[in-house]
Order: sequence, then C-alpha cells, then structure tokens
Amino acid sequence: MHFLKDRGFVHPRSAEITPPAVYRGRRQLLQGLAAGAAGWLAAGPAAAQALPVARPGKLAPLPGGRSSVGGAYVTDKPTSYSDITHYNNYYEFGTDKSDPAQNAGTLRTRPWTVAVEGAVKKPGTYDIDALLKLAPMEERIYRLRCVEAWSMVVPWVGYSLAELIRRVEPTGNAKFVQFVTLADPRQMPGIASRVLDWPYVEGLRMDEAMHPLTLLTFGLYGEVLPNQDGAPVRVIVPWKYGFKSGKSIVKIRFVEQQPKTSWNTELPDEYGFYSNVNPHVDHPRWSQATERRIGEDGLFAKRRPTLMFNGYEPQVGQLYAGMDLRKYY
Ligand SMILES: Nc1nc2c(c(=O)[nH]1)N[C@H]1C(S)=C(S)[C@@H](COP(=O)(O)O)O[C@H]1N2
Ligand SMILES: [Mo]
Repeated sequence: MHFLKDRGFVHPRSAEITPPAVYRGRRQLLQGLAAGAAGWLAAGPAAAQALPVARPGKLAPLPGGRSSVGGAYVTDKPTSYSDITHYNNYYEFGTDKSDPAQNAGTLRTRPWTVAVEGAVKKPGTYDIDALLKLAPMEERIYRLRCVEAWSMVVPWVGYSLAELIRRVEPTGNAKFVQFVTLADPRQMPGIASRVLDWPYVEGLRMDEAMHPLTLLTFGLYGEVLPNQDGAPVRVIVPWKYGFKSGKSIVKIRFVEQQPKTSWNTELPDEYGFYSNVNPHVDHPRWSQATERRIGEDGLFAKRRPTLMFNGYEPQVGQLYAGMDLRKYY
C-alpha cells in the first residue's frame, strides 16, 4: 500500500485500493456530507480524504463518509476483515475467540428495536431501520484495544451517539447512560453457560456518552456489522477497553446513579466502571504497558506500546482532569 503524507498525518491513499466507481460514489457522498456537517463534526482536512477501505462484499453495503472526528488520528493499517470477524469477544456465543464467528449465525437482527428510556423528555422505541437513518453515516478508523492486551484497527461505520442523545432530550437527572444488550437463550448458546450475569450491560458517564468520538456503530468495512461484531447496533468507545463497547444493544437507559456494568459486577477488583485504556495501571494479573496487534503474529512481530487513552488523550483527557485514574480505573 502507498501512503500520502499530509500535515503530519499519514493517510492511506484510497483511490489505489478502492475501485474507481466506488471511489467516485463515496466522494459524492462525502461532498454532500461535508456541506451538511454541523458543529463539532465540521469537515477538516481529514474529511477531504476519501475512504481508505474497500468492501469485502459479504454483507449489505453501509457506506460512510470519512469523518474528521477520530479518523484522522489513526494512521495504522486497518486489520483485515477476516481477523476482525474471526477473533471476537462475544460471550453470548461462547468464550473462545473463534466461537462468535461459528455460532452467531443464529442471531436474528430483524425485526430489531432499541428502547430509549429513563431521564429523557422524549423516551421511545426506535426501529433499527429508523435508527440507521437518524444521522449521516461516517467511517471512523479507530483502534479497539481489549483489556486482554491485544488490539485491532477497525474502519467502523456509524454516527456519534450524541446525535441520538440530543434528539431524546435528557433531563437534568441524566448523569449516566446504561446500555443493555440482547440476552435470548434461543438465539445465543452462550447464555446457558452463566459465565456472566446476563444481559451484558455497560455504562458511561453522560459527558463520555456525549463525546463526539463515542460512536453508535452499525457497520464495518463499508458493510453492515457481521453478527459476531455486534449486529445490528453496538457502541464503540475508542479510548476505553473493548468491553465498554456493548454489542447488539436493545435498550439505552438514562439514569442518575452510576449504573451496573457486567465486568465490574463480575470481578470488581479487576474491572472498574471507567476502564480507560491506561498503560500505567496494570490489570491485577498482567501488564497493560504493551499490546499485540492482531494480524501481526509472526515470529518477529513486536508488541506495541499501549498509548494513554488508546491514543485519544488530546480529545478526551479533559474529561478526567482532576480524577485519580488509579482509583477510578
Ligand atoms: N454483548 C456483548 N458485548 C461485548 C462483549 C460481550 O461478550 N458481549 N465483549 C466485549 C469485549 S471484552 C470486547 S474486547 C469487544 C470485542 O469486540 P469485537 O469482537 O468486535 O472485536 O466487545 C465487547 N462487547
Ligand atoms: Mo475485551
């Protein structure tokens, strides 16, 4: 792959890896998006780049305009589609990394609704197809860093969760957001195993949920999410460990108290509520200083140093100013 140097960032040159017709279509879409981009999503230099990834052609297309949010900061080569879809954590379908790809075919993603409830002026139930149209889709290339000390680079497709949150008008009592995911034993063989207290739940503080980097995610590699990656909708919080990014969400609750989250409930000494990627705070059983990039498993592959907030410190560091990140891990 060839690279193009631009203002200190290195962007893959998309025209060389995307078929010209797809490339032209995306440019048009992108120009439309750039014209309509508002506020913090205003098009910057990165938005002028076309998309770097080609569709694998396996699932329904879900193109997204290249975003200036987040995408500009990750210059690593995206992990292969095959690795992203065959090395998964989705315990509802089994605990081995290869289980979700093998077992998630039984997940039915239509009909699907997402209930929004709690401290909001406009609660309601969104059909997934309405949710898909709520805001323009963007492609965001984010690192996903698991607490198990491996990472991937994924071209996600979605829009900022803030787009949905603003529409439901949270009240002053909304201090946290809880994400509740599907737990259906008929579709999910792992539910019977009781490794976790189902349903899998996660949560964010309101300002974390509103941060433009927090992505309501519907696709990857320009197509809808494969079941094993959390179809039909999940959250991606790129500066936190992967487990904060709940898959196959059915309910979003706005609450006043810090909500229950699955891993914190299961192993409170090992997993805190915040779970920010932090190379200086080791997991009780292993170091978090470095990580293994999936797909770079050769004999001479080097581990990579883990970056504070997974590399998003300039964007999110302010959210935690004055907090003791050893206490709030
Ligand atoms: N519902 C649900 N969401 C989940 C998980 C899970 O087991 N169930 N695992 C989490 C963990 S630990 C990680 S690292 C990421 C993995 O996402 P990926 O398989 O798409 O890479 O999903 C997170 N979301
Ligand atoms: Mo994880």
